[in-house]
Amino acid sequence: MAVKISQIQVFVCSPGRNFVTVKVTTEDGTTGIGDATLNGREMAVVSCLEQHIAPCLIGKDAQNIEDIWQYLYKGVYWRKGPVNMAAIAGIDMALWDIKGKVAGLPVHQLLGGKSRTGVTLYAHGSGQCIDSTLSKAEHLINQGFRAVRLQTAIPGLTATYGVLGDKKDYFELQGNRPLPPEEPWCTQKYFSVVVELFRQARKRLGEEVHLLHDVHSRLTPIEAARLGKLLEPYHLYFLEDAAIAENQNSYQLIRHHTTVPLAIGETYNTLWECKDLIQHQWIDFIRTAATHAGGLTGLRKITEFANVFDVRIAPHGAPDLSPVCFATHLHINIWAPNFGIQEFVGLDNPQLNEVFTHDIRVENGMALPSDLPGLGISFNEDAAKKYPYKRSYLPVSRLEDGTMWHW
Ligand code: KDG
Ligand code: MG
Repeated sequence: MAVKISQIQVFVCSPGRNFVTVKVTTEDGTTGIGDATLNGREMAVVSCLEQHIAPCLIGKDAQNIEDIWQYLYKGVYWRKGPVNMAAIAGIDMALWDIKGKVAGLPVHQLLGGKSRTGVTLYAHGSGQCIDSTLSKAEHLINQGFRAVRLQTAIPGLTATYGVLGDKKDYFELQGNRPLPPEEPWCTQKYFSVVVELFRQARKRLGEEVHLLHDVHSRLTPIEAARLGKLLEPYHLYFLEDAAIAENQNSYQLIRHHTTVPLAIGETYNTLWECKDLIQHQWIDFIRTAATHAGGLTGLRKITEFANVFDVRIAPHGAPDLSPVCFATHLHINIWAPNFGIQEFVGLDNPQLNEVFTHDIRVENGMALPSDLPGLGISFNEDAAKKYPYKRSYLPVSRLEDGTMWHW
């Protein structure tokens, strides 16, 4: 018997930073939620959902998740794109949430059950200098994390990607910037510190802990190849976004020169954008997020394709993905045969926990998905009203002579 969709609501709130949350309700009163947040373009997704998608879905059977995904993807002339795929993601997650509630099963059980006992996380170790970065990493390791991403400020530059400066967390750093701030970039200055960071890290932290680093697409392919070679002695778990994501072939070049494991994918919205990278095995980890790639259905397609080519998933876990996305990732991660590692920025922000309530457990650097039916996370509409949307942007990057660069 059909379970018809009767209402689709879209909420935008800013408990620390902006989130777009979709709520789907069926005729029998079952509700599901999804994350449709697209940092810096939130209202474009809201409009896409409210003006274009919601009217087409009222009356459709909420049980037919794949057909609805295909209807929203294949059924439009203008496929793909971050706005469209984030909108599809919000709907898709909400439908999986509903399916789980109706079945009385957590989403990972609908996927095929658990492939591991917990989801390994990597935490962020960042600091104003190598010493403070490594102290932060030690603190995280003492808390039980077995994998840490290291980012340190670049001497001579006023800001560095991934470094908090005087801010207490990423919510404070990126939560309220009514116009895009500008940050300088200099590749030579970066090279002067990044290799030394990992040399000292291995000396101080030992050989066992997994170390990761995000270049954030600042290097040209040949510079990325050079960095990979220089970092080989420190055996990183992965080097992320060594060069921009647009040119998949660049990774063939980087791969040719270095054995450092390569990760990319947080800006990809579909399998088609990373298909060549995966099938040619130019990368080791694909980092696409459910929220930006058409939801659980979209990420599952990427995961299964990647599995064929020995590429593991390492979903994006930045603070601009809501806890609904994190919950979705945990269900995929605990199931996927080719899960690698999950990025984790913490779940202890009080405003965030007021709006999104969940029972996700994090112990010894591992996370466990909820066993509640569906995604196992709730959205508190009243609490969300206390934190209205604020226009906000990520920074932009310029070389020291003013040339626009990749942020
Ligand atoms: O929206 C952009 C951020 O999510 C991104 O800069 C964070 O690169 C990032 C990461 O790996 O967490
Ligand atoms: Mg990144």
